[in-house]
Amino acid sequence: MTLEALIFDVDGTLAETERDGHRVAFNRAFADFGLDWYWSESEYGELLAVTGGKERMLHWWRGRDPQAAAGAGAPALVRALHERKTAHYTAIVAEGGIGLRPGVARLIGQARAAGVRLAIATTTTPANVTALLTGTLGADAPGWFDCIGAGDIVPAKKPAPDIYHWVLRELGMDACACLAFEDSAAGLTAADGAGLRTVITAGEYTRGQEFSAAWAELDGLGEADAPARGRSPLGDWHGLLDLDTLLTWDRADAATAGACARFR
Ligand code: XBP
Ligand code: MG
Repeated sequence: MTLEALIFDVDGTLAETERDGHRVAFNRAFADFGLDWYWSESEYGELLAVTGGKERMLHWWRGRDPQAAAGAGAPALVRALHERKTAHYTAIVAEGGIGLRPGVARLIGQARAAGVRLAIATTTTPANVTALLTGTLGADAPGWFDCIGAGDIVPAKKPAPDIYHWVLRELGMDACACLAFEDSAAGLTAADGAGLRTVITAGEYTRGQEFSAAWAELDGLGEADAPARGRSPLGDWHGLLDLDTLLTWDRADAATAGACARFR
């Protein structure tokens, strides 16, 4: 089966959104509500093990004050904080505070030109996805994606495979015809759990995580003056990750009945 769709994670994969985007937005929301809560860069890195902003806040609150976090008003406060946090995050992105990772715009453009379908599978809130795509690629960009799976659309967030199952169903496609792009171990577990081959481009918070299940593990997508490096399905690789390279890897897979054979 040939490659027909690319499915992208958002946070950490399309852009480094966490440290200077989401984290800052959480802290601003905490301050707005008069709370003395604050997440440092290093603590936030640990908290990323909990995917989903509401889930992350509740997890942290339970560690700090289990009784208050179990109180009747806790879910409503978490929801209100999260709404405020989303407003701060989308404002940061709209102001141009976050750029795409190198090579992302190139690969998306090549996929569009070749008629390879695009989709999103992310844990983050839908408004954040729209803000990032429009803020970096232009007002039309959300429409380039045949399907945007985001936030609470499935109750079980990554590492559960549910968001990828949802996206594949919406696309009406077999996992074998798609590739996932992820930056984290939780994301890889989710994509792999849905039977997807996954290209990992680890980032500032995810470098060093366990990625042995990845189809390819690179330090980025690469640019002309800074090629990417890592492991491809054909062995050690360095260069610019473009659509032709992915198609070559995919054909090698088909020829050797490799990673996707279990789905045939
Ligand atoms: C991203 C997340 C999200 C963001 C915050 O993980 O876990 O929770 O950190 O977004 P992934 P929200 O890249 O694996 O999708 O506050 O909107 O949840
Ligand atoms: Mg991610």
